[in-house]
Amino acid sequence: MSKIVEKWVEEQAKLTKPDRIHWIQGTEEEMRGLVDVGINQEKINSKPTFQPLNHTEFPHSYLHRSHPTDVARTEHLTFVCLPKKEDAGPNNNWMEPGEARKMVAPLYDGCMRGRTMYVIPYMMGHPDSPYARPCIQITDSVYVAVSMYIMTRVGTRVLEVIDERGDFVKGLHSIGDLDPERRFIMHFPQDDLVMSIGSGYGGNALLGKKCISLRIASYLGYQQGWLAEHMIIMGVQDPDGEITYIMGSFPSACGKTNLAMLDPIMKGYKVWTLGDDIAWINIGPDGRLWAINPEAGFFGVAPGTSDKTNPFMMKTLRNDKFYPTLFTNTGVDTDTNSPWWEGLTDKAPAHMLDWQGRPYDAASGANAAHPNSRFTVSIYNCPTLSPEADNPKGVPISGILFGGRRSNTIPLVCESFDWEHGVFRASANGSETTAAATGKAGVVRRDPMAMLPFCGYNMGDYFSHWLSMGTKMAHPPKLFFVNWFKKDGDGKFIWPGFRDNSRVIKWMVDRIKGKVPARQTPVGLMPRIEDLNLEGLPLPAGVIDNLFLLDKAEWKKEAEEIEAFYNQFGDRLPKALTKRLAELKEGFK
Ligand code: GTP
Ligand code: SPV
Ligand code: MN
Repeated sequence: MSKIVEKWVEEQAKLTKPDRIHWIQGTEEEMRGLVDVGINQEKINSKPTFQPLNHTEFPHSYLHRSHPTDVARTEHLTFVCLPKKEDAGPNNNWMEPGEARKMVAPLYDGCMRGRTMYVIPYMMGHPDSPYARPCIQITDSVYVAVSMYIMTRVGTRVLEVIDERGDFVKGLHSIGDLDPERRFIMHFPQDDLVMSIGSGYGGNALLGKKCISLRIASYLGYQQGWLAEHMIIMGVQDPDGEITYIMGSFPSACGKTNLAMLDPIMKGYKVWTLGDDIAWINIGPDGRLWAINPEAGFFGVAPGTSDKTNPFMMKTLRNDKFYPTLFTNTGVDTDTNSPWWEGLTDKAPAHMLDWQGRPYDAASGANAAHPNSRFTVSIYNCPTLSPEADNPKGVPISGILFGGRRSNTIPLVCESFDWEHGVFRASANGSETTAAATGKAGVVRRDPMAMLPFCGYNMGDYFSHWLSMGTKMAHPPKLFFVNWFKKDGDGKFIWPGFRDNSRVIKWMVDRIKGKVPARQTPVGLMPRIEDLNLEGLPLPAGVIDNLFLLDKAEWKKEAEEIEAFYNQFGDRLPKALTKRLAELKEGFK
């Protein structure tokens, strides 16, 4: 037992007053016991925490229904508590750390009465990796405890690591009373501490994910010279058998998971999966970027996932290797007891319960599954898992792509002129909002590097940090910008997306290998059409032109929106970005 952990846990128990404390060991047997507790004892909104699903179709799978007001991240209730407001920046809600602790302390007082406190020792990153971090999460939710077991590397070995290092990242979580009025997700980057209360859902509650591996870690990376990013990591194998590692940054619910386990349409290509949401990135001794995935599981968007769109994810969900798999807020086919979500099959099952457990009426036009319903499944169930996934050094990165949902303006693919130009384009990235966070969906907002909700400090400083990383690297990766989501006048996607995205990935790999030239445009380097593999793709006439169109009026508007976004950062905005914006404007004069 680790003394420093014991001391911290004792203090939290004194505050939260649980009936009992369960120190998590991290064995499968223990998890089977905890799933049983979720089936038979612990309830959420007077419903069992877990309900067994059809184990023939989805082995070891359980349904969880969260409280109907607790279905997505809540950015307006998420705070970064640094001593100075300017250091949290206009991108974060801010509270002075002392004030923040004072405000939440009464909410925690006695909040675990009648409940079990689970103490979870876990690593973000493989325990052998020098980049990994040991963490402890305290929670009073058995759903969160089981989710953490799937999503991270849980076990008592972590306590030894903590004793060797003398430090750990602390996460205190309670579902509280699930009242959004008393819900707060507070980050204390200077204390390696997260305090979350009032939510049991996703990034609000599995503190290893966005809170620690992005908000706390990005702050650490800023101080120590590395990056924590909202990115996938994948290896693209070409017909010569060579593997090129690339990362991809897309805002929430914009296609990361799908891309990370892409089944390429072209013969001889294969994608190896390393991560679908978060990357920790360091400059290696060879002057290249090296990335690890700190997570060990997928917490992926269910709607839209099918054998057609993401066959490898469907195989992952049907794999029985790693126990268990969770489905949160999907519908249930009452004839088969299998989970169902929009897009899983063309036709909805005849008899279904919706995500809140009510009889589903297809004629109502409502969704059976919540749009942010998700599955939680181990990465070790994934058939395309890269043999390098557990390599403590990570993998060397040759390219990074940035994307988002844009109905217009942004072309299918484009490469930056250089690192600085790429940082400019990424910092100016916009995307239409999705159901992953509460609030209106479908509104374009600037979401630099897909990190707007996850950067644990002033984003102006974050841009400077990105620029400085470029100067420290002898071999920076190439930076690309993609948009799978352009729409026609009828609101239909004009690019087929999914497997066909591999055509664009192939062009990037060809660019990285210096195999094809590109044409210069005001927004970056774009493909010559003859260099794109469009074999067997029946696109209506004009669609290709539209995919690569640079509309002057749209880009003028884009530049104005970027400028307005930039203005909030005042003198924290690096001059290099202002200069690049002026050049962009000049290009569309
Ligand atoms: P987070 O887990 O929230 O960070 O999101 P993510 O970026 O991993 O999103 P994910 O891959 O789960 O995709 C979200 C939604 O986008 C799903 O409904 C997918 O079916 C859909 N999607 C993914 N790729 C494409 C694509 O190429 N084209 C279109 N039209 N939709 C896509
Ligand atoms: C996201 O919203 O980007 C997610 C899901 O990956 S959550 O863990 O809830 O943040
Ligand atoms: Mn995410």
